[in-house]
Amino acid sequence: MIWDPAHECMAREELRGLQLARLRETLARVYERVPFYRRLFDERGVKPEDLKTLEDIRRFPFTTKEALRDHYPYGLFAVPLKEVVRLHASSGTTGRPTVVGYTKKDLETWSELVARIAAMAGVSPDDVVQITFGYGLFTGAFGLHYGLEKLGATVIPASVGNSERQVMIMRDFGTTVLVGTPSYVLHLGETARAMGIEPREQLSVRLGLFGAEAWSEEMRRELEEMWGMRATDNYGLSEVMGPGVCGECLSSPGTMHIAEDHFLVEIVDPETGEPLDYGQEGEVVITTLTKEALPLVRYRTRDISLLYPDPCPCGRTTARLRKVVGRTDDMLIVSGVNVFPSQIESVLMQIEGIAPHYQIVVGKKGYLDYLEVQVEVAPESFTGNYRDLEALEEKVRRRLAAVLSINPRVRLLEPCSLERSQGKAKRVIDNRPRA
Ligand code: DLL
Repeated sequence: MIWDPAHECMAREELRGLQLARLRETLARVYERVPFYRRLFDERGVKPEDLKTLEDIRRFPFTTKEALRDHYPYGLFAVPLKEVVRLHASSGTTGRPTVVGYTKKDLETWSELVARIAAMAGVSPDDVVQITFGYGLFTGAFGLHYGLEKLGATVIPASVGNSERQVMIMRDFGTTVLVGTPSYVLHLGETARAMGIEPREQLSVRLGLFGAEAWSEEMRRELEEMWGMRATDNYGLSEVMGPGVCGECLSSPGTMHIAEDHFLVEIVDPETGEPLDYGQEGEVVITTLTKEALPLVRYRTRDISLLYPDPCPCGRTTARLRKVVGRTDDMLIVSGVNVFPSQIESVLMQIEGIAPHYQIVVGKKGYLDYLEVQVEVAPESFTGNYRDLEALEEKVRRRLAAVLSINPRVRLLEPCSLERSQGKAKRVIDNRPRA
């Protein structure tokens, strides 16, 4: 079902016209109301009126996460606090958190856009949806919650954690759709099995709305197999709204429709900031087109992807973003070689005998970097036979070395020994001293 055909299926020229009008308004608004932007534009020598075409956005400066941190907590808001009715914040694992605000209208837009992505993934008012994102400052749970209610689904605000209870709720309340991070829902499947419940046979979950962390196609297959579900991807970030920025339809897995009437998305070279063409991989940069409380101009997401402009068989005309495989800042440089955690996940998920739970540890021995992949052995392969384990370890090492162009260390772990994440999985531990 298409939630808002008038916008999702708009002719491209008309859509560009709408984007241009909204972009002009946004630039004028931030110039007038946010001292940070006035200074930034003045330093660059640009005025909102200089924007004549959408491409002119390239003349305007970028906004970075540091700018949000430097103006903590409310310095980039474009409305007085009394017009802000909700606050959320990023977890702030490094430095200060970033605080984001919403006016009443922003919240309405947010629910509307989440209803769009949920309908896109095939959720209907007949569904019983269990939200396993943590309710709190994180945008995942509240964002999905109101959008799914708007769509008319029956929402269970289960929140994160208490996994056995989650499984019980699923069974007793007849959950048909699960919302959460892929890593946590994988853990929920394991929990169900440990309770003697086979997810695909004894539970009625038919669809998963996933997001908030990078996950591979192999991980998708693993989840679909485990639950007998269709697993769909959704991308967003709190700075520009939260979930609802783009989502996967059922016709083109691996790509996500962007709510282009609300966001202008560019891809730029992460090193030089130069714009890249459709189909070229680079950093995703987003300008909000309708946000009232916290409009952002050319926000550097640090996420890596590319754009597909061509129409989709589902009938929507909006451009699509390829699945986000990683971030410019999660690329590891190990002895001069670039390594993405997603490459490692893809390799591991294809090897029989190991479980989809892993961790990457990077460190230094003397002057040399090393990369160690720790991965759990699947319970059925954990025979305790030393030779079997040695052969498996060697197989994992060889497969990784072939893809990564470096020789990683591999450490097999007992089943269930790695800590399970409840929110976004933390896959990398970098023990190297900071330069
Ligand atoms: O994770 C918003 C969200 C919640 C999206 C629920 C989808 C579902 P933040 O906590 O601000 O917001 O984290 C945003 O998470 O810049 C990406 O690096 C990563 N991310 C989010 N969704 C995906 C995805 C929410 N589908 C940051 N694939 C982003 C890969 C994702 N990475």
